[in-house]
Amino acid sequence: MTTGTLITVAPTGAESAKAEVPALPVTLDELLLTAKECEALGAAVIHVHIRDDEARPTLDQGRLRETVAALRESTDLIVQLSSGGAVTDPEADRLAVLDAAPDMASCTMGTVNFGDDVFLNRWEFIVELHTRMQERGVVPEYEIFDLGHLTALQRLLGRYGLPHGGHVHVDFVMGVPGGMPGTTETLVAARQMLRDLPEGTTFSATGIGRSTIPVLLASLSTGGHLRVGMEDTVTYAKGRPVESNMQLVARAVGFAQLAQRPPLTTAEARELLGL
Ligand code: KMH
Ligand code: ZN
Repeated sequence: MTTGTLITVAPTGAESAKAEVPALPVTLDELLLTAKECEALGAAVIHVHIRDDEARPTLDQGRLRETVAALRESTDLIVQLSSGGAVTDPEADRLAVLDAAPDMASCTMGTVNFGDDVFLNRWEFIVELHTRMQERGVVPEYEIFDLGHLTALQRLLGRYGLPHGGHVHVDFVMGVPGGMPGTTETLVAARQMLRDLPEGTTFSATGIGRSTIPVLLASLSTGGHLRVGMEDTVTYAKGRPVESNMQLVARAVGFAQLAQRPPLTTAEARELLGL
């Protein structure tokens, strides 16, 4: 059944440098402003990476807690912390993200080449993340960078059970150099593989860089949801840098409305995700 569209904003990420992308929100004030603007436009979930005083990616526990509290105070957005961090972050710090007690956290379902780097996600680490989230009542969003990650998810759920809340939601992160391409054909193949996952599993999709629009259109037309934001897209159109996350959320909302699948409210999103 086709529903409205869950819109997630991923405003910052860990990859872009503030010096190269001045519009990137890196301070708490910048993040809160972006969050409020994007919520007003129709975003329901915020996928959060934070930065330190030098705008470098960090998983500092104090800052994470402060960020979760501030987002809850200023918005009704569902707060999803990244447990992926940056490719250089140690596993212990990535697991400790859950100590900041977000509503949701990402859980990447396998290792993937990541440009010139490797985004390492060992099986034992994934199991630890999944079971800790079950214990603490944090709802996962399973990040799928390649088709085999869906097979790993099937294995994970078969061995360790459903996530907290019982609903399975995955996010196809497409077009990473080293992962699955951001094409309609690949999205359709990934969607087909969802039939091996629990009934009712939902998916979002995001295409990195120039795959942003093809993936957005393919996701909407196949009943999927959307993730957009400057974590994934820093060029709005050829020769036009993204000016703010609002611009990307507004474009996603426009496409969702054209598809007659308007944005879900935060309350509807909570219900969909089993929060
Ligand atoms: N920054 C990437 C290495 C996640 O947030 O869980 C990992 C990432 C995935 O962004
Ligand atoms: Zn992320």
